[in-house]
Amino acid sequence: MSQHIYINGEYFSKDDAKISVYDHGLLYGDGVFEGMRAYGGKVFRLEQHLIRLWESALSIGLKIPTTIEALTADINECVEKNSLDEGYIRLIVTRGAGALGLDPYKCDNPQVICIADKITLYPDELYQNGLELITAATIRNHPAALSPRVKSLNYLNNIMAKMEGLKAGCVEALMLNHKGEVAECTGDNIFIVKNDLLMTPPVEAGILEGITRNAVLELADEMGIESIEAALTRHDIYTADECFLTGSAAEVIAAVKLDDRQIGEGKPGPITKQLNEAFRILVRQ
Ligand code: PXG
Repeated sequence: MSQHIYINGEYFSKDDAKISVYDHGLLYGDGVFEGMRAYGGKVFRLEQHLIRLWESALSIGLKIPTTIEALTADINECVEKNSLDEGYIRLIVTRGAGALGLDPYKCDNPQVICIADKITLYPDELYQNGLELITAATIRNHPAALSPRVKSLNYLNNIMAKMEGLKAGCVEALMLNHKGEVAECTGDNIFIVKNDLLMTPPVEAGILEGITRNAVLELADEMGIESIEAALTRHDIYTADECFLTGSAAEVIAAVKLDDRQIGEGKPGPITKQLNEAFRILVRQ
């Protein structure tokens, strides 16, 4: 498939899609992004992703040189141009090229990039049987340093945590916050079920407020599954009946072990399965 990569309203082939080495997105991780899914050629909850992108940008003082309406049309066009029925859409806004110093005010040309491509999913076996997690030593950013709600181009904590997970044979790793509470995984939010109550850490625990997380909370509500947002510790996960992760890439996937402790029955539980099915129906509506 020859690809059409969008940069500031123009399309380039994969080989010609280039960004300056002076771009502060590269030099300092100065920029924001979104990872989205297309189902049946339609981007799932595009508006929510764009609102989150605009809020991330606002938070770092980056003015996105377009509007939500115009970018919505551009993304839909990009998905169509790439004949992407099922796939992944990576949207990136960098601070743009400037001088080698930190000064972001020297960057006067933010780059808006949209890549629509195939998606690599976790192996099917993990959806059938659930995945294993370890707790990473690398914690989420302290909210007083940089809000973990900003989906910035600086994902180093999460990459360090992902390395820890992969070294231990786990495709995901649990990240705690600066208080030692459960926050989320490197690219997924986390839920547990205990005595039929669904629980997930609140935004104040230093998480990224996932679009999939919010969709699952809405589905639970519709299905009569009681849910709360509550501070959780690793003990709560070790002793939970069920545990699952949510994310645009992962959708809903069971976690059956944390730090070598079996969670519940050690297989995807009934509420996890129900929510997974409901989510799959929702994205195809
Ligand atoms: N927490 C973090 C830190 C994330 O990066 C999520 C939670 C889940 O949020 P959404 O809105 O997707 O439900 C994310 C999102 C990838 C990839 O390529 C990662 C994400 C999304 C899409 C693709 O690993 N992370």
